[in-house]
Amino acid sequence: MQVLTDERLTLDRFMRDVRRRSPGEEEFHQAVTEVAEKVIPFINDHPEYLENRILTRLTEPDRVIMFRVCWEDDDGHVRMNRGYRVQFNNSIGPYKGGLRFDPSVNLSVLKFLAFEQVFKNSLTTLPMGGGKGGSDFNPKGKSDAEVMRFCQAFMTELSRHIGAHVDVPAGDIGVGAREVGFLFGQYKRLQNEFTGVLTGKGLTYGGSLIRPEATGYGSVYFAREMLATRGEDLEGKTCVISGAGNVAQYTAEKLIDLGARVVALSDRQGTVHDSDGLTPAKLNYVMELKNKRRGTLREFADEFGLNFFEGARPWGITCDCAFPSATQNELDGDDARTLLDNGCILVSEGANMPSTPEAVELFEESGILYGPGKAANAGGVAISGLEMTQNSMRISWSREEVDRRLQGIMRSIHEQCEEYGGTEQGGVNYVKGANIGGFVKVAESMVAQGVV
Ligand code: NDP
Ligand code: 2IT
Repeated sequence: MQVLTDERLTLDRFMRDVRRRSPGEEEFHQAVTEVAEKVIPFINDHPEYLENRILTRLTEPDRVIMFRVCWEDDDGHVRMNRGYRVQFNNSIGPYKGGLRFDPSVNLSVLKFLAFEQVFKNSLTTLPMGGGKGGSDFNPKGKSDAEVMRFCQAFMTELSRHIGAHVDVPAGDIGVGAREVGFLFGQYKRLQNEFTGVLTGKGLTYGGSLIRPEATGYGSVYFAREMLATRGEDLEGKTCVISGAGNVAQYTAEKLIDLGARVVALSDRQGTVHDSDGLTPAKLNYVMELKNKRRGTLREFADEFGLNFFEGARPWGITCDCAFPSATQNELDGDDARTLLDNGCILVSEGANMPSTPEAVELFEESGILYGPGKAANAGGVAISGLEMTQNSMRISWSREEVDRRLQGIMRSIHEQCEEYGGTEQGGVNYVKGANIGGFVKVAESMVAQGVV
């Protein structure tokens, strides 16, 4: 039976309704549960949110667009993939969020990502709603020409649904500078309009300085804010990072810059361990390897005589601080126990939902500094927001200006977490703080805009 009122929500009853509406979407259920757990007690104290059924409406996307994408490979064979755009909520601004190209992409994954994006974008303080899209297309092993033809076919349909004031996509897993360039080119060709319809663009055609760095830098800035609450900093801290892509690379760069020791990175093949700590030269090698030659970390390990653990994740390597920066559910309960047993004091999530619910619970119980993705990795979309600002103003800010704003935004996100997540013991529950902090602005806007 459909629940017709949100009067005094309970988590069980609410989640039963979400599962009934969206059966089988496990990642989406996981993301909603994490938010609902924290915001339901808050909502129960606010009758206007109950009367307006805000949480029920917030867990149903505004619309989901799914489409066929046909393209030809280099051998002239016809290939087919599925494309998606989930436009989740535009109460506080145009839909905004990345595109993911990966064989694991399905509706559940994109709905979880779009849902997270609503709260994350709200936390940035900028006027952006939440969306996400992508395809099950696998860019691995494809030529540049194949990637271009796929991007053109994908954008041919997507272009009908996006726009600088409607929905502004960007990158995510499998979508970086190369893909954004091809997507932008096709949008411009179809619409005959040069506009800020995508972010993460190249610097020569409307991109913002610091956008490539922003997610990784932001995650480190957030870690710095968390450490400061305990009178500590990153200098001399031993850090492990999962992933070796955009977020991981710039997390490593900023950590090294701030005097930390980065001892591990990972990719789909396994984990590389560098007990001496990565140097800027070694990191440059990784960037060249991953971004240009599109190789694996095994080659990096072989080149520098480092240990490579096939198929392993980095959480078994002793560290003070962990930066999960690859993908969802990459850190489970056992990994969390290992990290805690080895003395880890901080986890800052560069990836979206990298920790399983069991891992999150263990981190919360332990009282370590645990920054969930929607707070810790919001720097990327924040600078996307500033790319939109610069495009509208038709100017470009300097590196220093953008970096200064990024640091200010990460500080403000930390303050919102403190405001809504303060504990009786005088600490901060960042999961609670980020979820309620992100919720409030969206909920207020929905109430003000009526039943739409
Ligand atoms: P990239 O594609 O640049 O890099 C992803 C990295 O993670 C790669 O090294 C990849 O390995 C590894 N990886 C991906 N999937 C798996 C898997 N199933 N198992 C093991 N390793 C895996 O993506 P990004 O760095 O952009 O994104 C990483 C995470 O950060 C994602 O969760 C994304 O949603 C999140 N994020 C990204 C933002 C951005 O601005 N780009 C902003 C906020 C969050 P390999 O090298 O072998 O491909
Ligand atoms: O998950 C994310 O926040 C992103 N992939 C970045 C989105 C964006 O619009 O820059």
